[in-house]
Amino acid sequence: MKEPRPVTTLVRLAAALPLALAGFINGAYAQGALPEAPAMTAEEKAAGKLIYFERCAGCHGVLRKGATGKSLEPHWTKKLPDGSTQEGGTLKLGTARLEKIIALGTEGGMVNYDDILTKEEINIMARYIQNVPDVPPEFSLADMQASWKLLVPVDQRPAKQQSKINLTNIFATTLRDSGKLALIDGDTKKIWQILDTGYAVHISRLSASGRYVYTVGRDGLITLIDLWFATPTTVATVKLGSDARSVDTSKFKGYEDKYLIGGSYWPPQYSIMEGDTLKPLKVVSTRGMTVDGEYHPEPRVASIVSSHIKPEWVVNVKETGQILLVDYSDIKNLKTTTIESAKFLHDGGWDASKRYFLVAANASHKVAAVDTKTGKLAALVDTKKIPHPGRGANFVHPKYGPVWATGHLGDAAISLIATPSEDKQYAQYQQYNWKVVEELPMPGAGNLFVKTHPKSTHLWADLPMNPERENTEAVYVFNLKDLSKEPVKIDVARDSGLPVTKALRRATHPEYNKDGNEVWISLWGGKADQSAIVIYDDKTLKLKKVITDPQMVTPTGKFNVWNTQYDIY
Ligand code: DHE
Repeated sequence: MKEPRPVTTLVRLAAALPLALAGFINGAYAQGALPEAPAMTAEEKAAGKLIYFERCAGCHGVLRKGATGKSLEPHWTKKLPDGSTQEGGTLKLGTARLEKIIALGTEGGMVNYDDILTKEEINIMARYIQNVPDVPPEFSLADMQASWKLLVPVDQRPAKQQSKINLTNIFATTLRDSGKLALIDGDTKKIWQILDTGYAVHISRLSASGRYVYTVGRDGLITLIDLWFATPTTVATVKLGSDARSVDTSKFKGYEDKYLIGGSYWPPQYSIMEGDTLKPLKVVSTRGMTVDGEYHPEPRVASIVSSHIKPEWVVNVKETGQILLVDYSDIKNLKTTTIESAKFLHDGGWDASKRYFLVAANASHKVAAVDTKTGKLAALVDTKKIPHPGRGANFVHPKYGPVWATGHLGDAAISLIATPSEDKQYAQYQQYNWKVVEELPMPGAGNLFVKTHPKSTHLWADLPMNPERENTEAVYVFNLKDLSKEPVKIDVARDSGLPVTKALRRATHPEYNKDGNEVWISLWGGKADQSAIVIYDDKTLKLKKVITDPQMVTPTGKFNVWNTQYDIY
């Protein structure tokens, strides 16, 4: 799938984006290109800027200092003036080499873009990243307030649920490249409603009551959807900045639906809002020192999770490697515990007891575990290369007791980390606490998400970032009763019945239904192709249903209301 996108279309797209992002896109080239950086027309620069935001900034950072991806600062992307590519042992790249890397990807884990970008776009990007990075504008509390839209005030919303739909089994499904969210009825498997959201919604989270769905777009737009209307209705929106990935609500008893927190990539900060209106209350910068004691200008907020045992959020700051426990019981006098862990923090989930939060420190090939009861780091566990757990998966290992599982982007293995338990029946397993007790072999690297359910005896693992089509389009299922057995391979793309397309159809993000007896897999095809959600019976591993529709474009994350509300995984 090559999706030719003329430069002029990109410029038009840029013009259509909201103010803050337009500032990002049209913002100053005042710093200008260094003399020896390749020349670019204004139109090419605008196109490069937009593609960089959409496709590159997530891994390489807005300032291009690198995180999950390498640093792309001009001091190493540019060739030396004499055309040489080496300086003091450091490799300089230049346009031709950069074009190759962008088109074909790298062994280090960067995916190929030759099926997403045209040759012209790849050339633009190779030149764009040899120029000095643009610094987008800041985003203050006043900017948030100006962006805030309360579309339906609380007193004009229903007093009780207006539909007969089983809200607890709804799946909030990201339709990534169409900037929409599909709410799918898990009982009837029918699309209930498709709503406009921010660009490429990253995650959906549920309010403690299960009534409100919050989504956060990559463009920093938060959307608050009320499920109590006869058809789900967006009741408020607000911008966090120009680039964001995380959102969670206040889940502690007495604070249900009261607050919302959103984490931004740009500017590097988190923001606190009212949970039922999104009224902005506070913005807190995360700029500061890394765990190595160096100042970082762009420490982005990665995963955020709400504690069930305290009025606290766990806020994971990517570039500094610091984990913040933010106490929301007194927003005006905000108390924060800063816990040193490792770089670069990304995604994670609770252990089965919901006392420990485990988060991937992906560049360190470690998982950090925070004890939210004591407010201290419980462990830093060495894993394989680039752990990427999603929210991870909890189950009781037949030999080692309670474990939490993470897959890896950079290695063909799933690591099982033993987690402590206060339950007496697991006392015998204490000796294994925080050890990697087993590594389950996968057919390749490139896993993003693993999933199980307390009622299941299966562990599902995807491989959407594996370069081989036969792996990308499949998922692998382990038997938790006998982990020595090879995982069962399920060819999701074939089961979907959809035609083969040039673009890979990435099978990703297994998610259970409320009862824990079905697994929903997204088949994430090309932007111009119809995709599907493919549903399996968890016991028999047989295909149960394919949900497809012309509007089903690039489905990725799916969030079952019940499992997300109660953090069941
Ligand atoms: Fe994600 C979770 C960041 C690319 C799908 N992703 C997260 C979280 C972060 C993050 C910080 C944790 C949120 C939380 O729990 O509060 N993701 C990033 C990136 O920086 C990165 C690497 C590049 C980017 O530009 O965004 C990236 N992510 C992707 C994708 O390409 C995926 C596969 C498809 C998509 O929709 O964009 C993708 N990320 C997801 C999903 C989750 C997620 C589905 C939630 C997992 C869950 O089960 O909770």
